Amino acid sequence: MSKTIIISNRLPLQLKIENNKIEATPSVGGLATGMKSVHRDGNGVWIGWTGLTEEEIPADLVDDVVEATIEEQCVPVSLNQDDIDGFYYGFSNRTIWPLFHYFIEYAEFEKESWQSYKRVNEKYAEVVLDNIEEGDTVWVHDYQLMLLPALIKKERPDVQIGFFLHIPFPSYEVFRILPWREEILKGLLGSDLIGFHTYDYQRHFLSSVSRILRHEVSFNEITLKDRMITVNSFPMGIDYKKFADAAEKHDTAKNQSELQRRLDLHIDSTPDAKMILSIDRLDYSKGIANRIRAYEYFLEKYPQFKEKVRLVMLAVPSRSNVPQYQLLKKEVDELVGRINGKFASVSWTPIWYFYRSMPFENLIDLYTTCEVALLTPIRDGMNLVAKEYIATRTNKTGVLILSEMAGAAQEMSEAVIINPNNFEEIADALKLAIEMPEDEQIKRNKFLQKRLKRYNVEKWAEDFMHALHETTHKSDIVEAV
Ligand code: ADQ
Repeated sequence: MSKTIIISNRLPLQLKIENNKIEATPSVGGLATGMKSVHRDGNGVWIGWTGLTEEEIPADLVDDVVEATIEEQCVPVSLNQDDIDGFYYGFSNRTIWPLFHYFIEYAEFEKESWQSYKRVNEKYAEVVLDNIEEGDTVWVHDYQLMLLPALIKKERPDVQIGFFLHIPFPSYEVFRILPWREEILKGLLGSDLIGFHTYDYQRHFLSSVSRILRHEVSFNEITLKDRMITVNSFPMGIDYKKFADAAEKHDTAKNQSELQRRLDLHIDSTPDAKMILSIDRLDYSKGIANRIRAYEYFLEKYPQFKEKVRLVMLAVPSRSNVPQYQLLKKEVDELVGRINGKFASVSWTPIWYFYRSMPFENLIDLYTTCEVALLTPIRDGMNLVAKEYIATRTNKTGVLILSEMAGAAQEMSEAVIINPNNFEEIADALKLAIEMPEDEQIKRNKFLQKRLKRYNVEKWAEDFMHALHETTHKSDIVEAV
């Protein structure tokens, strides 16, 4: 029976070593949910890194790691600390991530980390090739594995390969800066289907293929000598039901979390004050520092809102051994301190700042309690937080302020859309959101919810797989002619 092989940098599970025993717990992220019908409900296999380096796994537990992952329908790729430093923290996160998010000055072009990226993509390819059988379909995810499609295609031209990029694909003028631009494009062109979140990323990619490799491209096809490649956009959705159900349950829950009790205390003490939510990984692409400055500007421009608003800011620690992330952490700490010092009164703190990951139930506490969500990425492939916020607003109130630079903005035009570099616009958007009449909020969210409910993460995965299988038929036709 043919199967689908999913490949991503990390496996959808957490491995822990306790009392010389390996424990694997499945993770519950958006991608894992979307892939469920492809992975768990079918006889799919997921290939990726476990999160533990070779140095971290005691020699007598190596087989147990393989066994524990196989129980979860996963196959591990074994990586050492050098691989993680060069491939992950190096080329993926110091070259591709900044360049593809238009932070050109942050991008490093180190030959060693490029070589590590190539070597690690080959390691993934080896594991994939060991697991492929005739008739299988392969779906590769994201910017860490852009060489993988061609490595697989070279050995197994019979296998259908799909690739999805979760981050933006930059314009040709930015992409061309990369010294290894040809190799990256050729790696991707091993796919039969290449998917992006938005039509703009698709367009940028096609333009790079045409100008750098001189292949013939049309609106959504690339013609190679011996085959065609389909390129299309598939805006990723969320597990809508999970968020909406959790919000419903939350409203009637008797056992409140400590966080919710604190939030309620705040509401009781200042009943007409509004809470503004911001949630992201602590990443420079998310525009967190700009957001705090824009909030400061808002309090200066509209002083009537002092003591009447509070910015609840959750930043999840991320890539903390990359220097730019350390600098950003320092900058955010300082900004929060400065603004709280400048505006706070004995009864009011303008920013509540949490630097940590939070359990799902606390995420729901925040989504359902805050009347406004302020998401201001400088660049963002999609931004699922924007979609999750709307899904939890089960009574349809709440205002989403969203950066036009997030892929999600293209499907969420009923949100208040802002340019994250324009403080004037952000300050006015905050005032608009705080004062927006409830019937207007409901009107906007009705449309947003309807769309998000219909195009959820399962539908996204289904559409991609359907388009991938369609490419099989197309290449049959090309060969027949
Ligand atoms: P990310 O950059 O990680 O994803 P995003 O799309 O916002 O950004 O997803 C973050 C996820 O983490 C959300 O599902 C959210 O619920 C969760 N999360 C946030 N804060 C949390 C916390 N404190 N504790 C626990 N969970 C938390 C990349 C791209 C995006 C793209 C996605 C999917 O950068 O642009 O939308 O992949 O393709």
